[in-house]
Amino acid sequence: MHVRKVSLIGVPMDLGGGRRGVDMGPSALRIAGIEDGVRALGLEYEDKGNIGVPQPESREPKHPNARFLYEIAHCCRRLRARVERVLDAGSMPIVVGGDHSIAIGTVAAVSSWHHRRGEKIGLIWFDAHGDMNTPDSTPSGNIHGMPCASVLGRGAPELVALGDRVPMVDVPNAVIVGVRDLDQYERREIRESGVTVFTMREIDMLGMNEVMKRAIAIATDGTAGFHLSFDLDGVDPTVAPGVGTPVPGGANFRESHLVMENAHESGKLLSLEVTEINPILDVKNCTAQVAVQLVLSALGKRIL
Ligand SMILES: [Mn+2]
Repeated sequence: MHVRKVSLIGVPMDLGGGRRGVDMGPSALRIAGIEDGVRALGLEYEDKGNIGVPQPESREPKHPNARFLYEIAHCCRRLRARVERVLDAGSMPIVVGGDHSIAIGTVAAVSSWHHRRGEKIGLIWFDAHGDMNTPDSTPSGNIHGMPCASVLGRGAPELVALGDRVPMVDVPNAVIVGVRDLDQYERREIRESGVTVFTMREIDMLGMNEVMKRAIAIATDGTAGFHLSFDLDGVDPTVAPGVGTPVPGGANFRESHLVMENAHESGKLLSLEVTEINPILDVKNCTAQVAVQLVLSALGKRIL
Protein backbone atom coordinates (compact mmCIF):
# COMPACT_ATOMS: atom_id res chain seq x y z
CA MET A 1 0.00 0.00 0.00
CA HIS A 2 1.54 3.25 -1.10
CA VAL A 3 0.04 6.23 0.70
CA ARG A 4 0.37 9.47 -1.26
CA LYS A 5 -2.27 11.53 0.43
CA VAL A 6 -3.69 11.70 3.95
CA SER A 7 -6.86 13.41 5.11
CA LEU A 8 -7.37 14.58 8.67
CA ILE A 9 -10.83 14.48 10.22
CA GLY A 10 -11.31 16.00 13.69
CA VAL A 11 -13.99 14.71 16.05
CA PRO A 12 -14.31 16.96 19.14
CA MET A 13 -16.24 14.25 20.97
CA ASP A 14 -16.62 14.65 24.71
CA LEU A 15 -19.79 12.63 25.30
CA GLY A 16 -18.21 9.20 25.81
CA GLY A 17 -16.07 9.83 28.89
CA GLY A 18 -16.61 11.07 32.40
CA ARG A 19 -14.11 13.90 32.35
CA ARG A 20 -14.27 17.00 30.15
CA GLY A 21 -11.49 18.23 27.89
CA VAL A 22 -10.82 15.69 25.14
CA ASP A 23 -13.01 17.71 22.77
CA MET A 24 -10.00 20.01 22.42
CA GLY A 25 -7.81 17.18 21.09
CA PRO A 26 -8.23 17.97 17.37
CA SER A 27 -7.18 21.60 17.90
CA ALA A 28 -4.21 20.53 20.02
CA LEU A 29 -2.96 18.19 17.30
CA ARG A 30 -3.30 20.84 14.60
CA ILE A 31 -1.49 23.38 16.78
CA ALA A 32 1.28 20.81 17.38
CA GLY A 33 2.03 20.90 13.65
CA ILE A 34 0.49 17.80 12.08
CA GLU A 35 0.16 19.48 8.67
CA ASP A 36 3.79 20.61 8.38
CA GLY A 37 4.97 17.23 9.63
CA VAL A 38 2.99 15.26 7.07
CA ARG A 39 4.00 17.56 4.21
CA ALA A 40 7.67 17.21 5.23
CA LEU A 41 7.33 13.49 4.49
CA GLY A 42 6.46 14.38 0.90
CA LEU A 43 2.81 13.41 1.27
CA GLU A 44 -0.23 15.36 0.17
CA TYR A 45 -2.30 16.60 3.10
CA GLU A 46 -5.82 17.89 3.43
CA ASP A 47 -7.79 18.90 6.51
CA LYS A 48 -11.44 17.88 6.28
CA GLY A 49 -12.36 19.94 9.35
CA ASN A 50 -14.32 18.69 12.34
CA ILE A 51 -17.48 16.64 12.70
CA GLY A 52 -20.08 18.63 14.66
CA VAL A 53 -20.59 17.24 18.16
CA PRO A 54 -23.06 18.60 20.77
CA GLN A 55 -21.70 19.84 24.10
CA PRO A 56 -22.49 17.43 26.96
CA GLU A 57 -23.90 20.30 29.05
CA SER A 58 -26.57 20.89 26.40
CA ARG A 59 -28.00 17.35 26.51
CA GLU A 60 -29.32 14.77 28.94
CA PRO A 61 -27.33 11.51 29.04
CA LYS A 62 -30.62 9.53 29.16
CA HIS A 63 -29.33 5.92 29.16
CA PRO A 64 -27.54 5.34 32.51
CA ASN A 65 -25.74 2.28 31.09
CA ALA A 66 -24.80 3.95 27.80
CA ARG A 67 -24.71 7.70 28.37
CA PHE A 68 -25.47 9.92 25.36
CA LEU A 69 -26.08 6.80 23.25
CA TYR A 70 -28.21 8.54 20.60
CA GLU A 71 -25.88 11.53 20.27
CA ILE A 72 -22.80 9.34 19.96
CA ALA A 73 -24.46 7.04 17.43
CA HIS A 74 -25.53 10.09 15.40
CA CYS A 75 -22.03 11.61 15.37
CA CYS A 76 -20.49 8.25 14.49
CA ARG A 77 -22.84 7.90 11.50
CA ARG A 78 -21.73 11.32 10.24
CA LEU A 79 -18.09 10.40 10.84
CA ARG A 80 -18.62 7.15 8.95
CA ALA A 81 -19.88 9.07 5.91
CA ARG A 82 -16.94 11.48 5.95
CA VAL A 83 -14.33 8.70 6.34
CA GLU A 84 -15.90 6.77 3.45
CA ARG A 85 -15.64 9.83 1.21
CA VAL A 86 -11.93 10.08 2.06
CA LEU A 87 -11.47 6.41 1.15
CA ASP A 88 -13.39 6.97 -2.09
CA ALA A 89 -10.90 9.72 -2.96
CA GLY A 90 -7.98 7.32 -2.50
CA SER A 91 -6.67 9.09 0.58
CA MET A 92 -5.73 7.63 3.97
CA PRO A 93 -8.04 8.81 6.77
CA ILE A 94 -6.45 10.06 9.98
CA VAL A 95 -9.20 10.56 12.54
CA VAL A 96 -8.38 12.66 15.59
CA GLY A 97 -10.44 12.58 18.80
CA GLY A 98 -12.09 13.27 20.98
CA ASP A 99 -12.89 10.33 23.20
CA HIS A 100 -12.49 6.80 21.97
CA SER A 101 -16.20 6.27 21.22
CA ILE A 102 -15.47 7.82 17.79
CA ALA A 103 -13.75 4.58 16.75
CA ILE A 104 -17.20 3.06 16.22
CA GLY A 105 -17.77 5.50 13.34
CA THR A 106 -14.27 5.17 11.91
CA VAL A 107 -14.23 1.38 11.97
CA ALA A 108 -17.78 1.27 10.57
CA ALA A 109 -16.55 3.29 7.61
CA VAL A 110 -13.42 1.29 6.85
CA SER A 111 -15.21 -2.03 7.39
CA SER A 112 -18.18 -1.06 5.19
CA TRP A 113 -16.01 0.38 2.43
CA HIS A 114 -14.03 -2.85 2.15
CA HIS A 115 -17.10 -5.03 2.68
CA ARG A 116 -18.61 -3.58 -0.50
CA ARG A 117 -15.49 -4.77 -2.31
CA GLY A 118 -15.77 -8.28 -0.89
CA GLU A 119 -12.97 -7.69 1.62
CA LYS A 120 -12.75 -7.69 5.40
CA ILE A 121 -10.47 -5.69 7.66
CA GLY A 122 -8.37 -6.36 10.76
CA LEU A 123 -8.06 -4.18 13.84
CA ILE A 124 -5.23 -3.27 16.20
CA TRP A 125 -6.50 -1.48 19.31
CA PHE A 126 -3.71 0.21 21.31
CA ASP A 127 -5.00 1.18 24.74
CA ALA A 128 -4.41 1.10 28.51
CA HIS A 129 -7.96 -0.20 28.79
CA GLY A 130 -9.85 -2.97 27.03
CA ASP A 131 -12.73 -0.77 25.85
CA MET A 132 -14.58 -4.10 25.85
CA ASN A 133 -17.45 -3.13 28.16
CA THR A 134 -21.07 -3.47 27.11
CA PRO A 135 -24.08 -1.73 28.66
CA ASP A 136 -24.45 -4.87 30.80
CA SER A 137 -20.90 -4.85 32.16
CA THR A 138 -20.02 -1.14 32.40
CA PRO A 139 -19.43 0.34 35.86
CA SER A 140 -19.73 3.95 34.58
CA GLY A 141 -22.09 3.96 31.59
CA ASN A 142 -19.37 5.79 29.61
CA ILE A 143 -19.39 4.70 25.98
CA HIS A 144 -15.65 5.37 25.54
CA GLY A 145 -15.24 2.11 27.50
CA MET A 146 -17.30 0.20 24.91
CA PRO A 147 -16.06 0.90 21.36
CA CYS A 148 -13.84 -2.16 20.91
CA ALA A 149 -16.71 -4.42 22.03
CA SER A 150 -19.07 -2.57 19.68
CA VAL A 151 -16.97 -3.03 16.56
CA LEU A 152 -16.57 -6.73 17.45
CA GLY A 153 -20.36 -7.09 17.56
CA ARG A 154 -21.01 -6.90 21.31
CA GLY A 155 -23.19 -4.30 23.03
CA ALA A 156 -25.83 -1.73 22.11
CA PRO A 157 -27.47 -2.46 18.70
CA GLU A 158 -27.37 1.29 17.88
CA LEU A 159 -23.56 1.04 17.89
CA VAL A 160 -22.95 -2.56 16.82
CA ALA A 161 -24.98 -2.10 13.60
CA LEU A 162 -23.47 1.22 12.55
CA GLY A 163 -21.66 -0.34 9.59
CA ASP A 164 -22.87 -2.50 6.68
CA ARG A 165 -21.24 -5.55 8.22
CA VAL A 166 -21.92 -7.02 11.67
CA PRO A 167 -19.51 -7.46 13.27
CA MET A 168 -17.44 -4.72 11.66
CA VAL A 169 -14.32 -6.78 12.45
CA ASP A 170 -14.15 -10.53 13.08
CA VAL A 171 -12.72 -11.42 16.49
CA PRO A 172 -9.96 -13.63 14.97
CA ASN A 173 -8.63 -10.50 13.17
CA ALA A 174 -8.69 -8.18 16.21
CA VAL A 175 -5.92 -7.51 18.74
CA ILE A 176 -5.79 -5.29 21.81
CA VAL A 177 -2.28 -4.08 22.78
CA GLY A 178 -1.01 -2.25 25.86
CA VAL A 179 -3.75 -3.14 28.37
CA ARG A 180 -3.14 -2.64 32.08
CA ASP A 181 -6.50 -1.56 33.55
CA LEU A 182 -9.65 -3.67 33.16
CA ASP A 183 -13.02 -3.42 34.87
CA GLN A 184 -14.37 -6.31 36.91
CA TYR A 185 -17.00 -7.52 34.44
CA GLU A 186 -15.03 -6.38 31.40
CA ARG A 187 -12.64 -9.30 32.01
CA ARG A 188 -15.57 -11.67 31.53
CA GLU A 189 -16.55 -9.87 28.30
CA ILE A 190 -13.00 -10.22 26.96
CA ARG A 191 -12.83 -13.93 27.81
CA GLU A 192 -16.24 -14.61 26.28
CA SER A 193 -15.36 -12.71 23.10
CA GLY A 194 -12.11 -14.60 22.56
CA VAL A 195 -10.29 -11.49 21.35
CA THR A 196 -6.47 -11.61 21.51
CA VAL A 197 -5.03 -9.27 24.16
CA PHE A 198 -1.36 -8.40 24.62
CA THR A 199 -1.23 -6.82 28.07
CA MET A 200 1.74 -4.81 29.36
CA ARG A 201 3.00 -8.06 30.88
CA GLU A 202 3.33 -9.66 27.43
CA ILE A 203 5.00 -6.49 26.16
CA ASP A 204 7.47 -6.70 29.06
CA MET A 205 8.19 -10.36 28.42
CA LEU A 206 8.21 -10.51 24.61
CA GLY A 207 9.18 -6.95 23.70
CA MET A 208 7.01 -4.57 21.70
CA ASN A 209 8.58 -5.55 18.37
CA GLU A 210 7.55 -9.20 18.77
CA VAL A 211 4.11 -8.22 20.10
CA MET A 212 3.48 -6.03 17.06
CA LYS A 213 4.71 -8.71 14.65
CA ARG A 214 2.18 -11.12 16.16
CA ALA A 215 -0.57 -8.50 16.27
CA ILE A 216 -0.07 -7.60 12.60
CA ALA A 217 -0.07 -11.28 11.62
CA ILE A 218 -3.49 -11.66 13.29
CA ALA A 219 -4.91 -8.43 11.86
CA THR A 220 -3.78 -9.15 8.29
CA ASP A 221 -4.75 -12.84 8.12
CA GLY A 222 -7.21 -12.95 5.22
CA THR A 223 -7.91 -9.21 5.36
CA ALA A 224 -7.31 -6.24 3.08
CA GLY A 225 -5.28 -4.67 5.89
CA PHE A 226 -6.01 -3.18 9.29
CA HIS A 227 -7.24 -0.11 11.10
CA LEU A 228 -5.04 1.11 13.97
CA SER A 229 -7.02 2.75 16.75
CA PHE A 230 -4.47 4.43 18.98
CA ASP A 231 -5.58 5.67 22.40
CA LEU A 232 -2.92 8.03 23.77
CA ASP A 233 -3.58 6.60 27.24
CA GLY A 234 -1.81 3.43 26.09
CA VAL A 235 1.40 5.49 26.25
CA ASP A 236 2.89 5.91 29.71
CA PRO A 237 1.66 9.09 31.45
CA THR A 238 5.27 10.25 31.94
CA VAL A 239 5.43 10.57 28.12
CA ALA A 240 1.78 11.51 27.45
CA PRO A 241 0.31 13.11 30.57
CA GLY A 242 -2.56 14.89 28.81
CA VAL A 243 -5.02 12.04 28.34
CA GLY A 244 -8.58 11.40 29.49
CA THR A 245 -7.79 8.47 31.78
CA PRO A 246 -4.08 8.15 32.66
CA VAL A 247 -2.84 4.79 34.00
CA PRO A 248 0.77 4.16 35.15
CA GLY A 249 2.95 1.47 33.61
CA GLY A 250 2.31 2.09 29.92
CA ALA A 251 4.35 1.83 26.75
CA ASN A 252 7.41 4.06 26.84
CA PHE A 253 8.38 6.54 24.12
CA ARG A 254 10.24 4.09 21.90
CA GLU A 255 7.77 1.24 22.43
CA SER A 256 5.00 3.58 21.30
CA HIS A 257 6.93 4.48 18.18
CA LEU A 258 7.58 0.80 17.50
CA VAL A 259 3.82 0.28 17.31
CA MET A 260 3.64 2.91 14.59
CA GLU A 261 6.83 1.92 12.75
CA ASN A 262 5.73 -1.70 12.58
CA ALA A 263 2.28 -0.64 11.37
CA HIS A 264 3.89 1.35 8.56
CA GLU A 265 6.41 -1.33 7.60
CA SER A 266 3.65 -3.91 7.28
CA GLY A 267 2.34 -2.01 4.26
CA LYS A 268 -1.15 -2.97 5.47
CA LEU A 269 -2.22 0.09 7.44
CA LEU A 270 -5.57 1.18 5.98
CA SER A 271 -6.47 3.97 8.38
CA LEU A 272 -5.34 5.53 11.63
CA GLU A 273 -7.02 7.14 14.59
CA VAL A 274 -5.58 8.90 17.66
CA THR A 275 -7.87 9.58 20.57
CA GLU A 276 -8.23 10.82 24.15
CA ILE A 277 -5.79 13.75 24.03
CA ASN A 278 -6.89 16.04 26.88
CA PRO A 279 -5.21 19.48 26.70
CA ILE A 280 -6.73 20.45 30.07
CA LEU A 281 -4.52 17.86 31.78
CA ASP A 282 -1.54 18.40 29.49
CA VAL A 283 1.74 20.28 29.97
CA LYS A 284 2.35 22.87 27.24
CA ASN A 285 0.68 20.65 24.60
CA CYS A 286 3.43 18.01 24.91
CA THR A 287 0.97 15.11 24.53
CA ALA A 288 -0.31 16.44 21.21
CA GLN A 289 3.32 16.89 20.10
CA VAL A 290 4.00 13.25 21.01
CA ALA A 291 0.87 12.30 19.07
CA VAL A 292 2.05 14.16 15.98
CA GLN A 293 5.40 12.37 16.06
CA LEU A 294 3.63 9.02 16.46
CA VAL A 295 1.36 9.74 13.48
CA LEU A 296 4.41 10.62 11.40
CA SER A 297 6.06 7.31 12.34
CA ALA A 298 2.91 5.51 11.18
CA LEU A 299 3.21 7.39 7.87
CA GLY A 300 6.80 6.32 7.32
CA LYS A 301 9.01 8.79 9.15
CA ARG A 302 12.29 7.10 10.01
CA ILE A 303 15.21 7.94 12.24
CA LEU A 304 17.71 7.25 9.42
MN1 LIG B 1 -9.67 3.69 24.69
